[in-house]
Formats: sequence, structure tokens, C-alpha cells
Amino acid sequence: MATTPFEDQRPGTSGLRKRVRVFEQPNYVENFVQSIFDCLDGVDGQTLIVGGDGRYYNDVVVQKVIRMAAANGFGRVVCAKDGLMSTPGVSQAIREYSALGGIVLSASHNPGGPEGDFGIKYNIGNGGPAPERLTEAIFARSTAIDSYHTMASDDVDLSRPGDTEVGPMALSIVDPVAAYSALMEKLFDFDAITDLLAGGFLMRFDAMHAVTGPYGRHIFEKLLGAPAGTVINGQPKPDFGGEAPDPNPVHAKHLVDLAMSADSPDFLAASDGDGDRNMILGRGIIVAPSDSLAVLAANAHLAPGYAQGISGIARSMPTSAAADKVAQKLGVDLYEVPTGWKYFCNLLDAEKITICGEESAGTGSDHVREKDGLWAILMWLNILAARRKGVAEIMTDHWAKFGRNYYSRHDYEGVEAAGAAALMGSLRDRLSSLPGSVYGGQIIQSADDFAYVDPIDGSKAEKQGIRLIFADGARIILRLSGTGTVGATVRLYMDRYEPPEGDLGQDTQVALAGLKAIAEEVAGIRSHLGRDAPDVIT
Ligand code: VG1
Ligand code: CO
Repeated sequence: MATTPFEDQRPGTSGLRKRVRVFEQPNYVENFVQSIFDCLDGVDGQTLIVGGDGRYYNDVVVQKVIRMAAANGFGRVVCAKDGLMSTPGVSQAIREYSALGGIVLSASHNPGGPEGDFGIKYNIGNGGPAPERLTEAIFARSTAIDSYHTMASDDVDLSRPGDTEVGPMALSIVDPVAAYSALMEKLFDFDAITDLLAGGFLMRFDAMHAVTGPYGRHIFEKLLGAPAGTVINGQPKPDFGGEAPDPNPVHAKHLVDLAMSADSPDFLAASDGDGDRNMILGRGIIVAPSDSLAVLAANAHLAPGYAQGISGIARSMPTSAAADKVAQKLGVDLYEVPTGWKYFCNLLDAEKITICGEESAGTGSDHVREKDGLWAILMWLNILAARRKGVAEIMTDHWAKFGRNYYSRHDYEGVEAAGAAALMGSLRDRLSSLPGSVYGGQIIQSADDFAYVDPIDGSKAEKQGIRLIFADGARIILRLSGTGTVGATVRLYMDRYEPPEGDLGQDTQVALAGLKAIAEEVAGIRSHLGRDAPDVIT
């Protein structure tokens, strides 16, 4: 096959994500990494953090990055032991080492293995994902680049922490688990959680054969004293055991089944491939990620790191408005940003917000500049330890106080790109005529393609998703995924508020059936995509 190293290197929502086979083409990785380095303001003598989620090809690319960093003039690379560091771990390391930035080798929740996906993301000096102006510059550079710098040197043994040199460059191999655990111990009441676990409270954490296994074992089983076996699938594997490390009801079905069974532990959780996302379950309940964000914001003051209260909350546009109700009650600002963690980072830097999250089960705070799966799990444990109630009871209490946003996302994965484009295009063409029209007895109050102006630096993001808002505040949102690697993925999001005095105990899909029918009628999902049902419902 002919090598086409200069094409096809446009980073999506979360860096460059492609099939492993694409990355394996001669020069492909080198061209992208050199394009990153070329777009940075002077790498001479600077520090670079490198780590990845352990998927197939991680070990090869980590060595390439080290050699190229040395040849490009970096002063020091701080590399994770065995090349394994979670995305929030890289963010933390960038901040703690005052690095210029960091390279994360991950395709997150996408499947791994030789036939799976690989990915490269670049995070900037504040620890956050590269903003769009930088990813666009990197892409532009990748189409023009004609050489890269590397050096001839043996692979470095990354299995033992310590300091060494690669050519003129210093290389530090570090144990990321220790540093991350120390940060978590500062934020959360480990004594209270230890007490909770010692008192017979049972938990299960599924690392999905990915990067959080070593972190989970150390934190839950060693520091917090949970019994051995609390962490399952804790050994990182290059193919994630043949499963997609995506903590949702499809890929973590065994966890959902366990939560719904008579033998359910009190608390169950999972994290994705690179450790930035989470799934939270309790006995008999799956916590919707949007609800989780709202609960964490409402209860944050119970954790020592947030005892002073929170300055504000942000959520991505398609995330349910449950967090808005909490912000209102707390009297803090609520920001609505496009999908993708990079949009939270300016707000975090400016201390406008303390907590933020996405419906895709990414939640985090100002402790790093990435979403953080284990952070969310520990925050939940801290709340459970402080309130001494079960997960289901915490949710029922929350809805009784704030009302409930029935919310669901329906994903149509790997559909034909043309059909997906036609669906979105047709909606876009009709946007101005939709307000005022009635569908299923509901009046569309406004219809737009979400556009965002960053309140801190004024940068703009357009076409971030079609949004229909109804007279009663219900919302239907449609957008295309930026992280898929096969065809296109269409995401349909539905959000409907039920006040505290309403019916809070409905099945989510039943509660949203009316909105689903409207979405079908307005957007023609079936006819455009040729699909009768979504692949994944969360
Ligand atoms: C998805 C999620 C988005 C998340 C992104 C990266 O993007 O919807 O909320 O920020 O993945 O997360 P998209 O464009 O496919 O909808 V991760 O864990 O893959 O770094
Ligand atoms: Co991820």
C-alpha cells in the first residue's frame, strides 16, 4: 500500500484517532509528532510529559516520541513507567513539572489491538487539551511537512523509575500512581472512606483491562483497605481483553447486570481506556452521567478539597440541565460550552468554575485540566461516606429537591457519512422555519446550530450541534461525533425536566418516548441513516 503520510491527520474532538493500521504506515506517527513540535513556541530546553493507556502500539510510539523529543531539543522528557499514564495523570504531571505540554497515546474508549484504534493527543502547559487553533495549526503543518527530527538510539527500558539520558536530553521515568494518589488524598476524606469500607460497605471497580487498573488497586485496595478483588479487570492489556474499554451499558453490561442482581455491591464503578471517564452505579440503579455531575456539584462541600464551596459549574451543551438547577440553588454561575473538555479549561483557569462535566460520563474539577474518572468515583465515595446513604437514596433525595431531568443519548454508530451529512444538512436548512411549529403537541420555541464564544479569550466555535428547544424547556439535540473512526456516528440527545412535585419515578426511555417520536419526525433519522434503532442507548 502506498504511504500517504501527509493526509488524513486532522485531530477530532480529542486528538488524532485512527485505526492502528493507519498509524503503522511508515512515517505516519513521526509526521504527526513533528507537526505538533513545529507548532509549539520553542521546545528548546523544555519539559515534555509522555504516557498512554497501554493499548497496542503504545510501547512502540512512546519510544518514537522520546527519540524525537531528544532530537528536537527538549531538555527533559518525563515518561510514565512502562509508558502507562492516564489522561488526567498526564494533565497533573504537566502542571506539577511545569512542562511545556504532554503527549497522551490513547484512543480513549475505542477498541484496541492490532485491528483496533490508536490515538495521539497533545495537552498544553495548563494541562488541558490543545485548543482548536492549535489542533488546526498542527493539521495544517502535517499537510506541508517534509522531514522530521529523530535520533538513532536503543529503546529505553521504561520498567524502572529513575533518571537517565537520551542523547543530550534528560529522561525521567516516574511512577504516576504515587503522584496521582497523593493528589486524591488531598481532595478527599480517605479516613471517612476507609471507615465506610471497613464497615461492610461493598464496592466493585472495573478498570476494563485499561490504564486505571494499577491506580485502582493502589487507591481502593491498598490505601482505602477494600478487600482484594474489589478491582476487576485490573491488569492493563494491549487489546483490553478484546472489549471496548467504554464504560456504558453495552460494554460494561456485566457491571449493570451485577448492579441489578440480588448480589449487587453497594457501589459499582468503571473507567474508560485512558481513565478520564467514569460510570457510576448503585444497587438497582445506573446513575445518568448528567445526574452524576449535578449530585457531585450539590454535594462537593462534603469533600475536604471543596469545603469552601464551588465557584461555578459548567456543562457541555448536550448534557442535561440537571446541573443548572444546582447552580441556581447554590447561587453560582452555570456555563454551557460545546462538547469537548478543551472548552472548560479557560473557565477553570479563570476560576469561574470549580466543577464541570459532560453527558458522556466525563466529570472533573479544577484539580487538573482533564476529566477524571477516578476523581469522580472518589468524590462519590466521599459523599456516600459523609451521608451514609445508598446511591439510589442519594438520587431520590436529589430529585425530590431539584426535580429530575429525564435524559438519554441514542448513538447511531458507523453509519454512512453521506446519510449522516444529509440528516444534519437538511435540519440546518430548515432551522429558521422550525420555531413556532408544533410537533407531537409541543411547540418548538427555538432552533439553532450551537455556537459558542469563549468568555475568557473570545475564541469562537460554530456548528456544535443542532438544538431544538421546546416551550416547556425540553430539548432535542443532534450532532456528529468527532471521535469515531469508521463512517460517521450520529448522536441524538433528549432532555426533559420534571419538577419535584411531578412523577419522578418513570422509566427514562418511557419518559422520553414523546421526544423521541418528535426527533424522528423532525429529523427523519430512519430514512437518512437506514437504521431502525440506535446501537447504544445511555
Ligand atoms: C465523545 C464525547 C465527548 C468527549 C469525547 C472525548 O466525543 O461525546 O463528550 O469529550 O468523546 O472523550 P464525540 O465527538 O464522539 O461525541 V474521550 O474519553 O474519548 O477522551
Ligand atoms: Co477517555
